[in-house]
Amino acid sequence: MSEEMYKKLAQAVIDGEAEDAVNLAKQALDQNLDPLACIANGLTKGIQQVGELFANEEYYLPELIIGADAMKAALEILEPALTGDQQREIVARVVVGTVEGDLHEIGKTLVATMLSANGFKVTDIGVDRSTEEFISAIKENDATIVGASALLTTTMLQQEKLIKSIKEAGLGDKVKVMVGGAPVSKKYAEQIASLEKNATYPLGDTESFQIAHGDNYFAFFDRLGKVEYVVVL
Ligand code: B12
Repeated sequence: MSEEMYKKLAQAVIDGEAEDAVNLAKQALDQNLDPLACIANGLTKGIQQVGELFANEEYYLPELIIGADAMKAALEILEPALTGDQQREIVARVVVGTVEGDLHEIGKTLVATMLSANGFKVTDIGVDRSTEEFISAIKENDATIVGASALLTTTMLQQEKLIKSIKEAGLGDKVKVMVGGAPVSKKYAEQIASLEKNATYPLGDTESFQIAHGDNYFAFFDRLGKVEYVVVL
């Protein structure tokens, strides 16, 4: 039954049918299906397919937008079920955002959700955020981890800028930076993190989610948005 639901959720995203996606998400919760599995095996599969169709020029921007909207609408139903029982001790305070010039929010939001589901106190500052906005949020929230998402090869350069700026703001010893997003490779992550401390932590041997930068924190997500583990050493 769950497999069938995952397929339907994926299809609703591929078809850009937000209403169907929402109804299916509600049905999934009514059937006590695991919301995380619905996201990972259903919605995320769908949006990946949309990305492939776009890359192959079978889909154009409008289809990309309505697919993403359908995914977002269904996530709004599923995410509260994921984070509903969060009365736990705070592991650490995290600021999460998508870098300047980049409007992709789904992966970033998923990461924020996964972190909160695992006991982190997350402040999500949204998309298209400048390094200054990241730094203000770090200070305001007294965060010790920052997660920067970039989905474009052009905007991933902002992650490097952010790491430099964090150092320049005198926060380098306090703040660990996690970078992620589809184009961010382990190699790139190591390259930009070495700007600061020459210490990077590749997390797992897949190409999925890249690095934590710093001494204390490890977090790993696979491409399907499933948390493999979040560990504080
Ligand atoms: C949906 C989408 C859009 C939507 C975004 C809507 C929204 N509200 O988010 C819209 C339509 C707005 C869009 C616009 C564009 N897009 Co777009 N988009 C996508 C698409 C199909 C899916 C992205 C997505 O949401 N994936 C699902 C999530 C769950 O995965 P994810 O983001 O990778 O996140 C996971 C991991 O990467 C990781 N992660 C992500 N962030 C972080 C952060 C941290 C800290 C950590 C630890 C981990 C982590 O964890 C997540 C869970 O596993 C991708 C294709 C693809 N396969 O990636 C193209 C894609 C990213 N887009 C692309 C392009 C070209 C564009 C546009 C330039 C198109 C245009 N001509 O205008 C614009 C750019 C707008 C801008 N300035 O940002 C290209 C990028 C190519 C490149 N090499 O740079 C892609 C790859 C499509 C393609 N195959 O060509 N896009």
